[in-house]
Amino acid sequence: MSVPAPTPADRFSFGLWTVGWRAADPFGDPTRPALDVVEAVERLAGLGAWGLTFHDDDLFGFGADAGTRDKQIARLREACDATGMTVPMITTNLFSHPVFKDGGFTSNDRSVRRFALRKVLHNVELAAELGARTFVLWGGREGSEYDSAKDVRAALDRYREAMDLLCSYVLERGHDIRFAIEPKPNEPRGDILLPTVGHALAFVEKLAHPELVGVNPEVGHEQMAGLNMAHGVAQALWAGKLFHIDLNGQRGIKYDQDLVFGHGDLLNAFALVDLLETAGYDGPRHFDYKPSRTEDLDGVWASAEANMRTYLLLRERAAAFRADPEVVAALAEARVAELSEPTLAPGETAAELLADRSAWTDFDPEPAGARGYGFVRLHQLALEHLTGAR
Ligand SMILES: [Mn+2]
Repeated sequence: MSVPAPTPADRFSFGLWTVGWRAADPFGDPTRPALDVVEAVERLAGLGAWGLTFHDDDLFGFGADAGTRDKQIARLREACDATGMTVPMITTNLFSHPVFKDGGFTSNDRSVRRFALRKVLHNVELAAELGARTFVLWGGREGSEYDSAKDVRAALDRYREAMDLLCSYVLERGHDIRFAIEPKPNEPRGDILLPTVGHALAFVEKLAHPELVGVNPEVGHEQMAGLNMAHGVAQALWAGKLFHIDLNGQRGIKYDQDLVFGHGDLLNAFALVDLLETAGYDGPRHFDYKPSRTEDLDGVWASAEANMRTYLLLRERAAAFRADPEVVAALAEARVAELSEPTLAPGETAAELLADRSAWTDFDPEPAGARGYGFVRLHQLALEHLTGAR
């Protein structure tokens, strides 16, 4: 099967911390050398990617002096100008330095919370300078191991206070930036606040400027909680809150694997691409994966390419699935489109529903209960398209 090569029109982006990961883990030393940002931009552009994203600390290190910071930003800008790469999103590291060991926005220590806010405000300015439209917030250390040690209701008050400040800041400054909260259930904390897409969506509605805040769901993070990523993304789309997305792979409920997209639950990845491509999502397709520790630098670039190739394969397979007349018939048999028909007639009231004999007195639940939906056949057709059998 021939799959087109990735192009900037596909809007594929990568975190600098992904291809740049040196593969140190809690049990072992790095297996790869450091990667310079200019090389990252050049190599990714050469593979057909569109954007590079980063945490402040990925680019110039925690506590870098102004000279180092400016030099690194200038080098990134030059590399982007030379290659046509963009910086569609940036984010702030509030998790690596020991100062953030109990969190940033929700640390029990107020001075740490104020420091964290200053660090993020500084980086929001950098986002504006670089033309990034999305600012992601992954609160990896916002959480606890011990229930008695964290007042969760107070922590949510402080989280909201931080988000409200960030929103009022971009409004005051006139920046065209929206925030995307990235949920994760655990790791590095035992329990992280806003652990799933659903928790984050509910939180956003409590903010002063909910229109400026959405979510950045990550495949592996939802799957670590045993949840269905495609369902979470569908709910985010339904709420108008899919501001960004992190694509990767995960095999079940275990540590955060950050595998290549599709290298975990492939059928769910197929459903996810089908959803993104048919729902009109026009944001970045951002890969937040880690090239496995077993790989050398050639393996890093092969894995970066694999993410994009998998996405394009799934996009092609999903389109073929939708175009197959047998699938169209199976979808009709499964009454998938019927769910889009409102349950009530236009303007119908509860009294009118109560008066409708066809909905109750004359309705026979026995044949409706006996009738099959054919969902398994439909899913098998999806699998056959996915495996190239059709
Ligand atoms: Mn992850």
